Amino acid sequence: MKKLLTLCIVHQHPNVLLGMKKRGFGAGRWNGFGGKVSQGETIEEAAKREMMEESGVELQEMDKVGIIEFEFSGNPEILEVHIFKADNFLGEPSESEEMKPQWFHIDEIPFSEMWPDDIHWIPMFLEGKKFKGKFLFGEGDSILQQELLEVEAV
Ligand code: UAN
Repeated sequence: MKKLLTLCIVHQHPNVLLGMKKRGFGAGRWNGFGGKVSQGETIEEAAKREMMEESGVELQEMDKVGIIEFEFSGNPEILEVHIFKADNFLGEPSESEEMKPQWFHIDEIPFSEMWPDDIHWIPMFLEGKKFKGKFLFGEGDSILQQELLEVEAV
């Protein structure tokens, strides 16, 4: 079974906007903004809706830069995460019940408090590359298998 998810990171060089996830899956980690694609919604619509719900900002233009599939050992569900980059938005980031937004300099991204895959693909994201990947997680945040390839188009 596949579940479609979005993830959006605003990159205003040399800073990126991340959020501390306050509840639910991934709570306690810094992350991009995003969530599940609802029925009847395009992936882009979901990315914009989740960004607004979680950070209070409106995205107008964004680029899809990556697709990563995540599997957790022993769980048949595959999370297909569509990753977007935006360089601009309307409004001011504000804390929601789900996320606490914060800007980070790209040299100070808190990888030790993020999903363990992020340290692998965020450098590609920052370099303006497009990528596709797969990560299989085991117990206690271990990565059992990984694939990550630069692609021409996502
Ligand atoms: O960056 C991520 N890595 C991420 N963002 C949202 N979700 C659910 C995420 N999962 C991973 N790795 C499992």
